[in-house]
Amino acid sequence: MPLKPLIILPDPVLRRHSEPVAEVNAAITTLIDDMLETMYEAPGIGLAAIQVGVPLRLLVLDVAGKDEPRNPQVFINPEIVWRSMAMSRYEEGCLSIPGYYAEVERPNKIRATYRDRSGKAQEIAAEGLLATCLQHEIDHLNGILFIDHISKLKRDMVMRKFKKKQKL
Ligand code: GNR
Ligand code: NI
Repeated sequence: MPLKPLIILPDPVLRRHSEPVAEVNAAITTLIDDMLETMYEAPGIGLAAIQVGVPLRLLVLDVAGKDEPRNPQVFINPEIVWRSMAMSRYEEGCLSIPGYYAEVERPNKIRATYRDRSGKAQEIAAEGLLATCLQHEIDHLNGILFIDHISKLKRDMVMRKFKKKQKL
């Protein structure tokens, strides 16, 4: 199961809108396994397909604590169907923006529909870190990055830094 290279800011691929997965076939389950391996190796707690250059509405995550057993979760064609009014703030990072962290405010609880890796329709109620991570990953499917939720001043600073780094 090969590791996939991660797409890094300012690569415009990260701004692409991802298309729905039509069918959960062998190519998709292989992609899921490669994405999980890439996420654990990074290490990260979530990964959207576009971060490995595949513009499909597919993401993996694992928000289990350090000392807990692995809990890989797969979301195909996820859709947020409800958001709480209550918000929470988390310090977020992104494997596509390595080394940069900032607080982001998002709804504290959400409900989402999706298909699992067997193609079965599912619905999940998420809160806390799971809700934050799921929203961060679903943003990726729409070409949105967590730096789009911070001030323009900070975002411009991050963009400048990564454009400069790319040239070196
Ligand atoms: O590894 C990751 N950590 C993280 C921390 C707080 C909020 C969101 C995340 S997701 C991130 C991995 C990633 O970039 N997923 O797209
Ligand atoms: Ni990310």
